Amino acid sequence: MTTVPYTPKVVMITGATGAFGAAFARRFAALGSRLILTGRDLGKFEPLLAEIKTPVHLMKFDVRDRKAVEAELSALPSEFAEIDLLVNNAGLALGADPAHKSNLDDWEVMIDTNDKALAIITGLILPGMVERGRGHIINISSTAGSYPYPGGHVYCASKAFVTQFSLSLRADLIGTGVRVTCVEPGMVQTDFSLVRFKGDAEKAAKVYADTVPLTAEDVAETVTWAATVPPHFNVNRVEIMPTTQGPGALGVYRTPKG
Ligand code: 8X3
Repeated sequence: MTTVPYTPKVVMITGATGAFGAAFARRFAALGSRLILTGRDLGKFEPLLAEIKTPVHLMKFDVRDRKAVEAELSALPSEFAEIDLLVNNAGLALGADPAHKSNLDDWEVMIDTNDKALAIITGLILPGMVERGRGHIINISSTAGSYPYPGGHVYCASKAFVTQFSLSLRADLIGTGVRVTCVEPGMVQTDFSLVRFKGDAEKAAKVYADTVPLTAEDVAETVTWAATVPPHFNVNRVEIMPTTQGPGALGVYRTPKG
């Protein structure tokens, strides 16, 4: 077991069936943390559960279903009831067409998942942390929250919400012993693009072609670092991207000649 200055005893990771969730879960299990993993399809946890040696409690819900979230949280077994670290990982992008050609249902799903559900789950877990005088919320935002790009519209805006919500929480939580961190990754090779392009594997593969993206492991390294620094140390926000990625110039429309 790795020795670090601080280890959260109970870690809850939302939307944990994907690559980020699995990478975070492996890291915290290696530190000896008990894990609460949430997902819509618990069958997807099978390979991960075969590897993990620490106690795991699974929760089946769509994060957008507030009643289901509340019911699962109120039925937590006592060894999982005091959540030390909540990793708000559930989130997605849907579509990359220009705003005026977008599917409004996609917009709703992104806002409801990336923002509304993240805020509600935080709001449900935060009072217990404040009461105990310890806890940590790590929100998975994105570079998209700071750098807009064509076709990003609601996804970028939803991640800007996550970043600003995280920073605002810090303002309220000074003196409570509860930490808040916003992790903002750039391009990471996972199923993110496959989901965004609704199963179009060719389109998704193009996003990562001929370059070296970050991996879920790289993001897990950052999350674990922020979670294991000593309690007096708050990592407010961390922006990470591949060495091969960087901000682009502002776009300029030029009148076609002739
Ligand atoms: C993912 C990063 O650049 O694909 O949040 O929007 S990006």
